[in-house]
Amino acid sequence: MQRAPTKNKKLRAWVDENVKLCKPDKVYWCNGSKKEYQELCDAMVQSGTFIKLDEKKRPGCYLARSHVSDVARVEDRTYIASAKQEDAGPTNNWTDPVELRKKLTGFFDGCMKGRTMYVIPFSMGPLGSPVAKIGIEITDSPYVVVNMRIMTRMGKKVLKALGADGEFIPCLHSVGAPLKEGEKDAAWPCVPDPANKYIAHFPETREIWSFGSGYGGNALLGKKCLALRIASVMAKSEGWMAEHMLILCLTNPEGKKFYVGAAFPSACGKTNLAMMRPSLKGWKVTCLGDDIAWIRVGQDGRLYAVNPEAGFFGVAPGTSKASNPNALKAARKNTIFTNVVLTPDGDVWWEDMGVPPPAKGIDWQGNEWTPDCGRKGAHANSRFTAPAKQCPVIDEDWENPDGVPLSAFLFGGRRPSTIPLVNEAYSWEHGVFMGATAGSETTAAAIGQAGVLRRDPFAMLPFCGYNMGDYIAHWMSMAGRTQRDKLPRIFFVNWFRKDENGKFMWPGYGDNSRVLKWICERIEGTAKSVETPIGCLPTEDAIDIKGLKKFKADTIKQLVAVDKEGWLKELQSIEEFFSKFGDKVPPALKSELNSLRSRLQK
Ligand code: O2Y
Ligand code: MN
Repeated sequence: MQRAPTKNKKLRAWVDENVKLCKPDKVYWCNGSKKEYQELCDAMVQSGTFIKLDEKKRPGCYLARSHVSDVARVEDRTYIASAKQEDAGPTNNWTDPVELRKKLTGFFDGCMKGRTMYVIPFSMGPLGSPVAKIGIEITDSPYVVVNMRIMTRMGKKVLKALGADGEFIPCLHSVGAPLKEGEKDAAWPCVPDPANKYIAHFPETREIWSFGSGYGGNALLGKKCLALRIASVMAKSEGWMAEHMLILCLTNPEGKKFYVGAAFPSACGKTNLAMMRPSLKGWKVTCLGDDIAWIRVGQDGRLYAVNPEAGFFGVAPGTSKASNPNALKAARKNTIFTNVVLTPDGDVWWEDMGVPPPAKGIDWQGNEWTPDCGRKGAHANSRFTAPAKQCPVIDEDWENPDGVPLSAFLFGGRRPSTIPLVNEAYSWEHGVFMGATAGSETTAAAIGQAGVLRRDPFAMLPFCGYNMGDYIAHWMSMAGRTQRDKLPRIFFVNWFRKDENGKFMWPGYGDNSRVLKWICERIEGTAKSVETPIGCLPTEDAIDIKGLKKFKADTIKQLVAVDKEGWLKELQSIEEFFSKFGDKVPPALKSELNSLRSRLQK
């Protein structure tokens, strides 16, 4: 067994305890080096987990194919095991922590037999940043190790920062597939029965235990589990915010910068917006993060955001030159692809990539595939794991340990009707109401039904580690932590309105810069706008649509109109949603609902 390369007693004891429980054949402490990464990738090519892609077409890239049962986050197997059920709230799966610990201890007993236990020290947030948090993931999946090296700051530098007495968040993970003596391993070991997968969070003790899945958010425990679910609990008690938000910097033609945090539910195009190529001349977007923001009040009273991640775990289908040329470039090299099509020339392909499909290929399940075979080649939730620093428009401040000062928060979702293209809140409380009532039509990122409206407050429904009512109250309370004029302005955007033929009315992608321009003008105090019952909207001529091809001026009128009937229905649905939270609904939220109703009824 390798000697533990740390003097941290708590860490050594925790690893020893889990070696005893999981009974691996070997223990390996990850140092985070390039050599280690390469050796693990080579070993996975040997074992059949990885396919090396063509070195000229995709230098340093690999393809993995998951088990068919293990293709996405599993929300119904994700638990918040707080001591009191009320603390998890009505939107989380709660289970008793003592029972769950007992059950999982049984599952983890001997689960790593025949395998190597990897110990991954990682930092969420730039190392040395006052906002960074250290996690240690124990896993038996080398796929997890190499993905964590891209998604986090990982290895011996983290152990150094941890020191002998530093605190860490323990993250225990196993694919749950021990090997018998001489048994051949699967290319993607996991627990196929969904009922035996567990993604468990213990908010009081700040621990994560994940069993049975090797995929994405279920297994790369720094991401959704630590940086959102556990971090949201820490943020509440420490007075900061852990949010499901991209961070971008918009620079106007005069060179002025506006930092924006935007929360959209999964599969609403956060990655596309985060690294957008603006269609408006003179405007520039640079990217600081595509998924998670940790936000604190800075010395000057403004809200500062840091991206705790170091990579992108982006959804492949739909990523194209038209939708996100910068993501394509970020994933050109040193990238791990999961569940996409392998082309005969050793490259990858996915649906809506914007390039013709290969005449034949191998699909995500490893079967021969042709474009006319009637099956999709890539899984709808197939992914690329790419280093953030490879993004051509990565912002110069993306690793700034203090973060960047936010000028605006954006909320949004896929809303085919009623919700206008953009709407500014009248106050912090009104903006929090907008965020709390956000919703979206569901798609494939999480297993479940697609195409139904799911209310998703602040896009945090699957990621809030405590009672959603308390979380909304925490948002409200941020106004008391600084002066009001220091707070970011709040906007609601909707790129997804559809016409009577089911066609999208707004072109989206780079043309969203036209909406961002109006938002900047609002912040500057120069935008044309009108006060309406639902918020402050652009006047019909306020959005710059110059040069937009095949776009009728009448369409913009519809996109910024108030659909009173639709909003009255919306009120009903919001009220129903709030009733779930009982007395946890903050009074300020009820008051915003009442004000909206009376403004609409005037
Ligand atoms: O299905 C998964 O495990 C990935 S989900 C995901 C990945 C990157 C960014 N966001 C998400 C999400 O579901 O919000
Ligand atoms: Mn996300």
